[in-house]
Order: sequence, then structure tokens, then C-alpha cells
Amino acid sequence: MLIKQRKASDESENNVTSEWAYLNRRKLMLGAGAALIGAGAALSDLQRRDAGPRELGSLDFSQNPAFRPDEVVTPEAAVTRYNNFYEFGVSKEDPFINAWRLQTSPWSVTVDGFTDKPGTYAFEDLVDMNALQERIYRLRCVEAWSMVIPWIGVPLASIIKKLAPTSDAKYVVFETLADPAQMPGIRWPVIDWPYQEGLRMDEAMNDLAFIAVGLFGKEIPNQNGAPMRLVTPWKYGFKSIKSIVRITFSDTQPTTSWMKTGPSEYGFFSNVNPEVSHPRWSQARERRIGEFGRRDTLKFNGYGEEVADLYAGMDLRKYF
Ligand SMILES: Nc1nc2c(c(=O)[nH]1)N[C@H]1C(S)=C(S)[C@@H](COP(=O)(O)O)O[C@H]1N2
Ligand SMILES: [Mo]
Repeated sequence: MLIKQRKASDESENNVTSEWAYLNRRKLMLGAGAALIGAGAALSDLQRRDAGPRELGSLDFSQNPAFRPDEVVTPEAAVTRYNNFYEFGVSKEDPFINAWRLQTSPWSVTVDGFTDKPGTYAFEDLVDMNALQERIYRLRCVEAWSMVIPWIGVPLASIIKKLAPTSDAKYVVFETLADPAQMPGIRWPVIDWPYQEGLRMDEAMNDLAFIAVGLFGKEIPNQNGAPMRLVTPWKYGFKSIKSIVRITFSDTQPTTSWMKTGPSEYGFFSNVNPEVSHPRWSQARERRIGEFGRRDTLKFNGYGEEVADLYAGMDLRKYF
């Protein structure tokens, strides 16, 4: 995402290129820096005995052949070190440096609104770890870069079915943890915390909508949204909300965090659409992180076959 006060002339494209070069140059330095920060914080924060990056366990999963595009997977170092997770800072490497502070276990999710089964659920009660599948999805950020990521997780629908929404539930709303003690970025009011996102119920039940708990064969790193984050690959990346602690079934369309931040820039649907520009830049092309040059952006990020029916008859310029 972009900070609002940026100059229009400060084109996102140049920014992305230079950030990727910067990242490569600093790969080793970053690793060393993170270790130093980790050690320093552990000394100054004596209550935290478990300080330092989480050990990532390998996961048991099956590959879903329906979601294995014939495309090069983005290098793991980019997927885990070039992130947007503003709760840990607004620079792309901030989440990698800071997210070790997030305590991901035990983890619970509050479920409320129009449901027959409201309450507080343990992560283990929501995600069936014996039914994990790997899906390789494209992720298209609104900043006009993209990645190809091997996620491991479960369909969102499998979780929603457990939660028994009532017929009044027309939308599902998600919230990220907002704990300043674990998330240094929360002190900056760049977003109306907690980060909130939502889907229309039929979008949420679409098979593409996925809850990821892993990446590259391992548990998902904190900076990518541990222990559970949404992935909606036909929508801009900001819909894919991380580190979910609340799921609310609503009868009305929520005003999500990015809609509050910039109502003319971020709509509720946020479907990837090369024909509808962001007010400050085009969405027609994108840079695949790790590649040179740019490629055309595909409508619905190339997932039209799966999701175009959801929007039949809707004016996607109005409902952006
Ligand atoms: N809670 C939360 N979720 C978030 C964000 C954020 O800042 N906070 N950034 C979003 C944006 S803009 C993008 S592009 C994706 C990036 O996911 P990744 O870092 O795993 O690639 O996460 C999305 N989910
Ligand atoms: Mo994004």
C-alpha cells in the first residue's frame, strides 16, 4: 500500500524496482540486523523468554493440481522479506525484522454476529491440520507488483461451515490482532486499527478463497500473517488479511480499513482489474517480483473462470 502523502510524481513502479534491488543488496545485512535486533530486544524485555524468530515446522499437505499455474514461483526470500504488514511498520522489510514479536500460539479467534455458533475458538478447532492442501496462487498487490506463492491451508468455506452462519449473514468480516506490545507499527495511525477486511458471503464460499497456515512447505512465517491469514487471489493483496483474531457475520457491507483510509481509492470489492485505474496510477501492468520488465495485469488476476459469475451484471467501475 502507499502512504497517502506521497507525491503523485513518485511513481510506484520506480519504487518497486529500487526496493527489489535494495532488498537483494541487503539480503545478508538484513539477516544480521534482524539477529542483532532480536538479541537486543531479548535483553531489554526480560518477561519474554521465547524472544526470537519462531521455529517453523514442516507441514503435511497434499498438492492441489487445480492450482499449479505454469509460472515460476517467486523466490522464498522475497515472499518472506518483502511484505506489507503495517502492524509491524510500513517499509517492506519491517515485517521481516519485527514480526518475531508476535505470539502465535496459543491463538484464538472470536466468532460473532449472525451465527448459530458464536464464541471463542482455538486455532486448532478452526483449521483441520489433517486436510491441508498446497495451492500456488498469484498475488497482485495494488502497488502494481505481483508474486507467485505456494500457500498451504484450507478453503475458507470449510471454516465458515463449522461456524454455522444464519441466513441473515450476507458478509463475513475479519479483524487482525492489534496489540501494541507485539506490533510496533500500531503506534502510527496509518490505518484505523484493527485492520479489517470483508467479503460478501458468496465470495467467501467460493472455492478460491483460502485460509493459509503455511508457505513453501512450512508453517507460515509471522510476517506473512501467522498463524492464519486470508488469501483471495482474484482481489488486490490488501484484501488478504493477516493474523486473524475475529470473524463476524454481518447483514450489512462493512466499511473496511482501506475504505476508511481512502474511499475514492479503495473499494469494497477490490477485484484485480486492469481496466480500472487507481486514482493515482494505472493498474494495467505489473512487475512480477524477481523478473525484469513488466507484464499485463489480467482481469480478476487471471481467475475469471472461477469468479466472474459472482459479479455478473455489476458495473465493476462503480463497484471497484
Ligand atoms: N493485517 C494486515 N493484513 C494485511 C496487510 C497489513 O498491512 N495488515 N497488508 C496487505 C497487503 S497490502 C498485501 S499486498 C498483502 C501482502 O501479503 P504478503 O506480505 O504475505 O505477501 O497482505 C495484506 N494483508
Ligand atoms: Mo498490497
